[in-house]
Amino acid sequence: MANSKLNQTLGEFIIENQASFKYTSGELSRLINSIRLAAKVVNHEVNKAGLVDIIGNAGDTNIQGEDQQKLDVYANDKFIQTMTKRNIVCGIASEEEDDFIAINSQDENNQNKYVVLIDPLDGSSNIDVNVSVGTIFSIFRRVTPVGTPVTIDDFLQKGNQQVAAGYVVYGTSTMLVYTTGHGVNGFTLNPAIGTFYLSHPDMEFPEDGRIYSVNEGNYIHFPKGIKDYIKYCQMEEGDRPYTSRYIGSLVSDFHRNMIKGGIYMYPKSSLNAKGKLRLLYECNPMAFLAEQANGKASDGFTRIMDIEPTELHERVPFICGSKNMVEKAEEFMRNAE
Ligand code: AHM
Ligand code: MG
Repeated sequence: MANSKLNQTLGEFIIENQASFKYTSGELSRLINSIRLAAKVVNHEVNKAGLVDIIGNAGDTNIQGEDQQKLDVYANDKFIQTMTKRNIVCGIASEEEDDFIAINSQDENNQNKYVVLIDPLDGSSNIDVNVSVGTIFSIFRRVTPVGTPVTIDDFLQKGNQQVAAGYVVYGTSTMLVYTTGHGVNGFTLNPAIGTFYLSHPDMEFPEDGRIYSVNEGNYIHFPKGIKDYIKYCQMEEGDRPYTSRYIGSLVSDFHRNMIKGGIYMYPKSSLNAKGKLRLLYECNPMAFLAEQANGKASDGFTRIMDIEPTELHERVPFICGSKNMVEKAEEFMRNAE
């Protein structure tokens, strides 16, 4: 990509690429724009997290007499408010909400056709220790007719039906990375002026990598295939042993592995029969990004995006990253059956 592209702002990029979307009403562009806006607001708050002991803890009342909110609740509210007030989606499902939220979807004049599934602040246990956290989002076209109430069917779609997905990583610098099915592009926030710039065009996982990311504290509870694969990663042979890197913040672990080459695993275990991560707003969007970036995502046997969801908050084992590494892990899973 020409260097001039690197001066492009996210706003310009969205406008320039609108024509390449399958449906060009501009609705999806407006939706991504509103995510961009909410991300900036959340970023501002996340960056102040270290001041929490000085300006008050969650649950306290602040100087204006307002209640301090926990950051994950704050992020949830901001994303929902932004998308609701700008009237550009007909439904939202969030990790923070038990049920999906319908937005004027019964109104005959409401032509909005997208639903969003979101994890507003993933890895939020890392906030206390100043480690990167993220927002993950997944976007579908509704399957029920416009002008009728959205139903659970609009949300329980297979990942292969996603029209867009992405994440925001609130890290050393804040980045928004997303795909609309035409590759993956990353934008870095210039906090001084509040603008995202295209900094990582056409992101791709290296086909092979040398990083494995898994919570090894759970090792004894893992299935045999995963244990065998971890031993393979640690074995001295060829380019092995691999390096272990685990932040415990999916967005950050994924982001690093996409840039450097690696595999992320959250398998099922004798502690969590279906793993920990949620299919609809954690695994599916990451799987879409991974595949668009030449990587792979599976539950060990099946492509994540081909799994038929049965409930909003369902969990699934997740193996994702550089193609050859994921295929190797799948081979160990099959052989251990
Ligand atoms: P959360 O949605 O409650 O924040 O949990 C998801 C997070 C992921 O970001 C991370 O990869 C994983 O949980 C870490 O879990 P663990 O501490 O069990 O290794
Ligand atoms: Mg989460």
